Parts: sequence; C-alpha cells; structure tokens
Amino acid sequence: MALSCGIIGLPLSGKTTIFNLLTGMQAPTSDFFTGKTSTNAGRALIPDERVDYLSAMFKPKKTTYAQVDMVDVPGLVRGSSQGEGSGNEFLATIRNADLLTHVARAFENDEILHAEDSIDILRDIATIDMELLFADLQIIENRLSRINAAAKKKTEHPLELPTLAKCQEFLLTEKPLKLLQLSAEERESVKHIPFLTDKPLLIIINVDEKQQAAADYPGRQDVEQYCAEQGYKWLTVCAKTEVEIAQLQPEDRPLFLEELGVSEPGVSRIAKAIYDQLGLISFLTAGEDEVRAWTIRRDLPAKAAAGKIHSDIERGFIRAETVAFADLQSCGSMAAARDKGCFRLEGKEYPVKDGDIINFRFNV
Ligand SMILES: Nc1nc2c(ncn2[C@@H]2O[C@H](COP(=O)(O)OP(=O)(O)O)[C@@H](O)[C@H]2O)c(=O)[nH]1
Ligand SMILES: [Mg+2]
Repeated sequence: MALSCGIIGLPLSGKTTIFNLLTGMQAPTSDFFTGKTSTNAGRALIPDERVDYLSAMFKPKKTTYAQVDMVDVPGLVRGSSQGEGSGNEFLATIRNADLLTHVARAFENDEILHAEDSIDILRDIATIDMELLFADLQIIENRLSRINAAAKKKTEHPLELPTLAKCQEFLLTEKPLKLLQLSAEERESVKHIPFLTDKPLLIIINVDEKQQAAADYPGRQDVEQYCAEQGYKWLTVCAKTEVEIAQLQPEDRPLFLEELGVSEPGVSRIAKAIYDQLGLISFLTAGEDEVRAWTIRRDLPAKAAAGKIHSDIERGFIRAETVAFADLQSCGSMAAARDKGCFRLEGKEYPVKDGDIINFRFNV
C-alpha cells in the first residue's frame, strides 16, 4: 500500500497549488473563499535520479517510481471544530494518513484574501494546531461516551481508559500528542485511535519569489523555533512559481529554478522531507522488465524487504545480491561493478540501505 499524506491548512494558503505541484494534476485553485467541501485525491511520484539512471541503463518495459497518495482537504479555519467554515468532518478522510502536511501562507499578494486578514505565519500554524488538537479531544470524548454508554464497559485494552484520560489531560495543556511520553503498553492500548496530533507533521511555508530569494519571510525565526519545539519539520516552497516551472520543458527548468534560488525542485525537497520524517528509504530493483523503487523503513532486514515485492520471495529468501547505487554509478555498468567486486551477497538480517540495488535470490 502506498504511503498517504493529508494536506491541511487555512483556506487560500496554497494547499491545492501544492497538491497540483506534487501530483501534476490540475485541480482548480481559487482566489476567493469557496466554502468548498470536496477533497482532491491524487498520487505523487517521488522523483528519484537513481531510478532515472537505471532506467536509462536497462531500458526496461516499465519504470516505477515510489509513490505517495496525496489528499487535499478543504481549508480549516479557527473554530472548524465548532462548525465554523466547512466544519472539520472531512478530517476523517485524513485520519489514516501516514503524515500531515500543513501549508502556511507567507506570500504577499493583495489580490488574494487571507483567511485571517493579515500574514502571520506563527498565528496560522498555531490556529491549525488548535483545530487538530480539538479534533483529537473530540475523538477522545466520543470514545469515552461510547465506552461509558455500554452496559458493560468494554475497552480494547485494560489500559485504554487511563491512557485516554492521560491523552486528554495532555491535550488540554495545548500540546500535540506526539510530545506525550507513553509506555509501549499505553501506546498499544490506544493504537486503534488515529490521533491527528500524533502524526508526523511537515510545515510547508508557501513563500513568494522575493522571500524565496532572500531565504527569509516575516517572523521566520519564531516560526522555526516553534516548529522545532513541537517536533515538526519545515521547509519553504514557492508553490505558484514552481507549478509554472514544472510546466516548462524539462531542459528549461533548471535555469528557472536557479533564478528562483532553489537548488532542487519543490517536489523532490518535499519528498525527501517526508521520507526523512517517516524514517523511510528506497531500495531499487532493476532488470529488462522493470526498474523500480521500493519504499521501506530504514534498516529493514533484507528478508522483510523481499516481502515488499512478493511473499514468495520473502519465504524462499536465500541471499540478497546487492550493489550500492553510488558504486554502480562510479563503475558505469553492472558488468564493471561486478568485475570490481562491488556486488555483495547479503543474508536475511542485512539492514537494507537507501539506494541499494538488490536482486533477491530465492527458492520456492
Ligand atoms: N503569489 C502567490 N500566489 C499563490 C501561491 N500559492 C498559491 N497562490 C494563489 O493563492 C490562491 C489560493 O491558492 P489555492 O491553492 O487554491 O489555496 P487553497 O485554498 O489553500 O487550496 C490561488 O489564487 C493561487 O494561485 C504563491 O506561492 N504565491
Ligand atoms: Mg484548495
């Protein structure tokens, strides 16, 4: 199953623009409040130079990049949890996302209204944080009333009730659950509840060209300090311009990106931040049929990594014939890499590394 990422933020912060940038789709964006309640869903292909390189080398029938499912939900506003704006019911669609991306507006443009009438990034981040927090409190209240309404108080786990109380108390101090220390058993007792404030959160600060060039925006230091304290990752993207650049011919893009002052397209930077935050890496398989990137947890043992491809390969695992992408690239061909002894035969416990090109030997 592909990873999934929910895109949240105030209305008119650039959520749909980021969604389009990541998915290459053309969902309508808007200059004014639409009160829209529909959700955009699409798939982002994770750019990967290693896949490009292998694909040029093997000329396979099929090239498959790693993917992340993106869901762009309507804007949250202050009070969404109390029914303001479009309410917050739609948050249910991202409860099972692997991570959340919050788009916050820094760009200046008088033609585009701001949900809170002025640019104040820290305030906006805190507003959304509060709405996520209220949504988690709601979920706890609902769960508690369900448990209490039943004739026999039936919980999923003996520790569920005390842990819910602990979570509730912590949320009331206005802190995200990801900062709450729980024992492994406490965690287990509430793991059926998909809390939003427990999810990894990536803040995308949507800057304009001037801010991007200056690598600065109003209140940057305070924003960065807050993000660090809350355990969030952050990056800046000039979403609108990057969408325009992405529509150019590939050979024309680097020049415009350079002019914008970014070394790498936003899609790659966002993808790296997502992988980094989730502790994920990619290993690669390459052959005449298919060149493909596979997403796994960092250091997953080779045998389990084989299971990502097929359960038969995991069951019948013999060895993982492995060459690091960097070694292949410096040797220039598979044959040269083999001659220079860059291929390794790894056993089932081998912790797979980012960029390993693996040919699994198996027997069923
Ligand atoms: N100047 C500027 N405008 C942007 C940027 N990102 C989005 N916009 C504009 O802001 C408006 C709202 O964007 P949209 O993606 O629909 O926001 P959403 O409501 O959060 O989904 C649209 O008119 C976009 O073209 C940006 O980086 N710079
Ligand atoms: Mg939108």
